[in-house]
Amino acid sequence: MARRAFITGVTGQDGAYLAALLLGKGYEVTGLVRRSSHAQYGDHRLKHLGIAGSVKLVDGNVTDLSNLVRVVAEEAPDEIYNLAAQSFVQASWSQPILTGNVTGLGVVNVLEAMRIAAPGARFYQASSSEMYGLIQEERQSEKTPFYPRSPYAAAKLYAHWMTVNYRESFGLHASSGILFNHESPLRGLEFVTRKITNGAAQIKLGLAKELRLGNLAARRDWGHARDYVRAMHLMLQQDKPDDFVIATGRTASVEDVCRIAFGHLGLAMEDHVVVDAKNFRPAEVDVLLGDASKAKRVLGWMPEISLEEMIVEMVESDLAFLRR
Ligand code: NDP
Ligand code: GDR
Repeated sequence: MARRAFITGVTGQDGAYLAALLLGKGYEVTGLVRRSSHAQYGDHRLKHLGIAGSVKLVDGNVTDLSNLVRVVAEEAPDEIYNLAAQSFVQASWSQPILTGNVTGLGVVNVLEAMRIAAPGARFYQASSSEMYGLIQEERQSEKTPFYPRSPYAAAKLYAHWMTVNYRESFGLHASSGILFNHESPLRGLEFVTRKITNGAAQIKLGLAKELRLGNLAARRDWGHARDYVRAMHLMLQQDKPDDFVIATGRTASVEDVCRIAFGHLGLAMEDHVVVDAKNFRPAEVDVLLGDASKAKRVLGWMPEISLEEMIVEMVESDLAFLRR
């Protein structure tokens, strides 16, 4: 019988790539979709990957426990991937309570639904390198102390510890992937890499003249979402649930990303990038650099796509999208 996976956040970047990976492995995939007024489902990313018809979509919301209990009981999944979140760090200062409800408490709702309706399933929590915030070690591993710097990061930290707690308290197979930034052509337009690749492509096509950004010195450990969803799946194939850092081990600045994107198009970033105070954050995470040696050792996971390859893929995808 086919294995069954249930994904919250299936319409997001990672949800789409993960669904494609699992379908390719023969899974039956069900995804939770929240209602919105403008389209029946915001499934453009699933359509982009050609899998919209292959994923079973069910209505729901991670803030509604009764809904989750019903869905989990009906779907009887072997694996639950909890990717749903208010995931934009900047928005978490203007919507701190919503972020706490969805990104923090929403995770407990999914854990509770699993404990009540499918206690034998395996659970993946989408934890984040943002939990390291004001870094306490130059390279961040599973042992590095956390220091969240935004309402988003604080909500993720609560969810992370609740995942650990449900594992230790109830013996659930619950794992937490501490993933560093990962991007792709399916990244939301508000996140800096996609803002840069889409902005540079617009300038190349004469659709815009400038690109307004914030802190160009911020550094992140950037990988590709396609590589990172492989790690999520591998975590749930282990006999023992655990926590894993997933990262490339290389850090680059926002300015470096601009140089790759504009350079690929034969443009000079100095002619187009404008620093705008509006894009600065009340508290910044200056630098992140992950140590994924445990994932390499235990899961056999390694990233395959470089930052340069990824940014070029995103620029080309944005050019093609804008030309259409
Ligand atoms: P996205 O923002 O692209 O996707 C978020 C998903 O959550 C969307 O499907 C969204 O639905 C859904 N969602 C939001 N609120 C609710 C709700 N109340 N109930 C149900 N679903 C909801 O995020 P990513 O794909 O980039 O990230 C996936 C997860 O991984 C997130 O939890 C994120 O915080 C975490 N993460 C991401 C990293 C990254 O670099 N991408 C790194 C580390 C962690 P809708 O389409 O309707 O908006
Ligand atoms: P991040 O991603 O906050 O790391 O969270 P984002 O791309 O938003 O910011 C990265 C860095 O770039 C700086 N920056 C800008 N950011 C945005 N969005 N827009 C700008 O104009 C801009 N200019 C400079 C930011 O200040 C920041 O330092 C992402 C999300 O996917 C989270 O959900 C996830 O948990 C973390 O990655 C790991």
